[in-house]
Amino acid sequence: MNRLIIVSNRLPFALDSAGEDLWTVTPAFGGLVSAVEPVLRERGGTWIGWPGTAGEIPQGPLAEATRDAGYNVVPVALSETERNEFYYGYSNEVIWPLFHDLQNFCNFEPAYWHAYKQVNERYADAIIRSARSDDFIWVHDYHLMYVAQALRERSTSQNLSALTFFLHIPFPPSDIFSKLPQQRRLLRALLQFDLLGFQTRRDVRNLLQCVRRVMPEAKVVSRAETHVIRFEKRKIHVGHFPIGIDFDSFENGARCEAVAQRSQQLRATFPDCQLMLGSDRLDYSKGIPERLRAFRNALERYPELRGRVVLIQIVVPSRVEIPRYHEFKDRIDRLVGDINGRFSTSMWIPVQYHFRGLDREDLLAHYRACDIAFITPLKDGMNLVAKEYCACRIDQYGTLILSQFAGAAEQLKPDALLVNPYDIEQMADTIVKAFRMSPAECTARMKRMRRMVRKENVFWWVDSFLAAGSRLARTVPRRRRNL
Ligand code: GDG
Repeated sequence: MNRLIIVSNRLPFALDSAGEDLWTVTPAFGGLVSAVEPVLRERGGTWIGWPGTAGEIPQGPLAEATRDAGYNVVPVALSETERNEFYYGYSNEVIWPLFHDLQNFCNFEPAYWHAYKQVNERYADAIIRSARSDDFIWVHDYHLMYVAQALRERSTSQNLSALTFFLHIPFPPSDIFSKLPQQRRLLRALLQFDLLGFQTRRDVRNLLQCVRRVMPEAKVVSRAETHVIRFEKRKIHVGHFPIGIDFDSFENGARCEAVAQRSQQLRATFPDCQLMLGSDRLDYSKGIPERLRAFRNALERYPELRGRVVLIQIVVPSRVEIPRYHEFKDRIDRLVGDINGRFSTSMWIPVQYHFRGLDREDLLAHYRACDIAFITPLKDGMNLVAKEYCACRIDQYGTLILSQFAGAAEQLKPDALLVNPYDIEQMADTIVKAFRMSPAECTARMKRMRRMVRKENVFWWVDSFLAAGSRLARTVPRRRRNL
């Protein structure tokens, strides 16, 4: 197996200055880290990324943070301006909202694109410095879509094998993508990779549609699930690789004594109630206000739920420096206040709201304790929380209410209760359906979902992606492998 080089915007931890020469190291939360970290830990390799602090990177704390990682870490430094324009700007004010079909949230500031290219070039430099010719280079996510182009522009002598890319977020339909001022430049940059991986068939379809429309000189050849784009005398392979989780680690974690105790404690806090769980990073794509409105609607229309259901909503702080995220948090706070103000009794508070990340034990205890997972993103690449919930249901019990616009719906749709997150009344009706579901039906559905999540786990995801990449590295002719 060739050495694996993972390239992502963020490293799996964040360094924060806590005063003069004092640094704190905190693990990064998020789907990419949850998926990639166990793989690199198992296989070894190198992770290239930004440790989350603007300016110079403190070497001592970095060495401390990475000592027991089990893989090499190559940090990439960003200045404050680059952080603002590349990370907060182009990545999170242009690509993130646009690719989640929320074009009204976009800020198409022209300076952002230049910063995006510049920072992607920095990552390309780090790859050139760290990689050997037979390394498997795997670039991740929407922050780094220009890296292959930067590599091809910069390096003439490097003999790297195939360049591969995986997009963790959705790829938008062509009419939405066409709003992007740099649509052609970005697609051309993506076509400099040799393998493009997406979460779902829908994303692949969208990408191919955009290529056909924006790049008429590219030729798309599709045969069943195999898609090849011929462009500038190269072949770019395109496929869907639904990301999974480390099933065994969640299942074993859920079995451990501390988690069992914490889960019992949670249940005892809310006697005679069904517990419903929402857990998300603070993000407008996750549909948190819509979920709260649906719960409020259910409490209004179905009095049988009052005193009988509690929604535990965990919101993990994320990108809080962006003003839109502040406003968004205020909206959630107000909705929670409104629901609790209207419906609470001396014995029952309908929404338990935590604005903080839980430690892993506590998170697993919540998965284990809650009868219903209520996961309703407006759009989501995959949504790992849905899969983690299933893995932790060692009692084979529990109902998953899932947005039809989460990538996970493609795999879990026969057994999850699918909802349209924009349809408040339908979501409210589905809460009642979950509440009334018989234990036998609930178990039958959960068993099937667990089978799927166990089989198509994160190692299966990596193996299928690496296998596709390796097949292609063998077929990329030597001279074309000169970047
Ligand atoms: C992106 C895409 C895609 C959540 N709360 C806590 C906590 N988490 C962990 C979960 C899960 C991860 O964060 C969230 O993953 P998601 O997949 O739900 O969402 P994104 O962060 O937006 O991830 C997404 C993913 O990439 C992978 O490709 O599925 O669509 O947007 O693993 O467990 N972890 C801890 N405490 C918490 O309170 N420890």
